[in-house]
Amino acid sequence: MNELLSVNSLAEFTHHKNITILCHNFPDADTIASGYALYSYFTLRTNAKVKLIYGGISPISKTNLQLMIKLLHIPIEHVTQDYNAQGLLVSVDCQYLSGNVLDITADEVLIIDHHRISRELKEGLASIDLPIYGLIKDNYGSCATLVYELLQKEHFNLSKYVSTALYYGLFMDTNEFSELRERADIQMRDELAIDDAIFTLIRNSNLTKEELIIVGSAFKELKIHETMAYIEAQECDPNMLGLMADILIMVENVSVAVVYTCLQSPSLSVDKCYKYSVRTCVRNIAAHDFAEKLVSPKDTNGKLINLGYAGGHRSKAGGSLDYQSFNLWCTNELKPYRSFSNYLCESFDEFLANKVIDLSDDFIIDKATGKVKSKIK
Ligand SMILES: [Mn+2]
Repeated sequence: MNELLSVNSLAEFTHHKNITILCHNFPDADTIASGYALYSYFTLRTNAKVKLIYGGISPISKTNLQLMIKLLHIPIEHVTQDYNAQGLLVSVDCQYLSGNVLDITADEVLIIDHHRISRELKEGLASIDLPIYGLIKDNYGSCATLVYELLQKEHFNLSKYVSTALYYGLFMDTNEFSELRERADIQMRDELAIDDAIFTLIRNSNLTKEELIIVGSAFKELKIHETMAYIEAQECDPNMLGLMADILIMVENVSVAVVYTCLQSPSLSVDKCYKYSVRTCVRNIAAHDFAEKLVSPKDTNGKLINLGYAGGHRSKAGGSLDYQSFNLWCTNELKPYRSFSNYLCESFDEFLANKVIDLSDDFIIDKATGKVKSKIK
């Protein structure tokens, strides 16, 4: 087994007796919405036992998501590592086997996602003996759009609650619709009949008063390194990091924004880690490339090592760096600083040094030599 099996329609999966829909850890609106829409489809179109779950160290704490779940009646459950899925497992807005999703076994797996194929999935496909189907379109603004298309194909009638959830998923993943590029995303936004009152309430419940104070004090700690702005935030829900990074990238002359926090994992026995969000606004620094670089530094022999997981899109990405592995790497590589901020700046310099910066359609500048050369041969 070494490649993803292709998916034509959801009807291919309706024969299962047990269906588990799996959202990523620290769920966001898009994964919840996508999972909810599939939950409603499989519940109404099959006799299967359907569950909508997510894993990770902590239950959903963001106010907008709690409100979304309550007002739209979303039956999502938080489960622990020893959860066992029989039958079909559907991972939404994430990829089975990746670092940001619960690792559970099932008889068959379906991946519906709009992120680049992860390293873990690529490696897993080569070794795992399990049918894994995948519908992955990384050009889509949200996973909700992908699910919407699948449901349209089945002529499935969406309830107002499901429609509102999908709409909000796209809204949150595209920076309030400002990053809509794909026709499919625009079409979904225009076609969905939503509950406007609920949507307005949810979109205006993004923060608690305490969280706003965390955000406010975080910005006081803003640091600039070259064209990168970064902030160490107090321990908070990782979804908050993205929200802060979205604001940070708006600062003039900042082309890369990184907001991170050290998660101590208070409740469950999961390792301490650094969580970070990356935003970029220049064509040549892809957020997912930089986020991935941060979890895979080189050792003294030049070999890439793995300190965690990362993923995302060109302008928005994130990752998680294992605290102990990071400290061990610092010790082994004789990095006396052992601080994430120094590591971040060093990694940024290295990243740029190895990049060719595109100045325009006609010229490029080689960062290593500093020379501008014409692209036109
Ligand atoms: Mn998404």
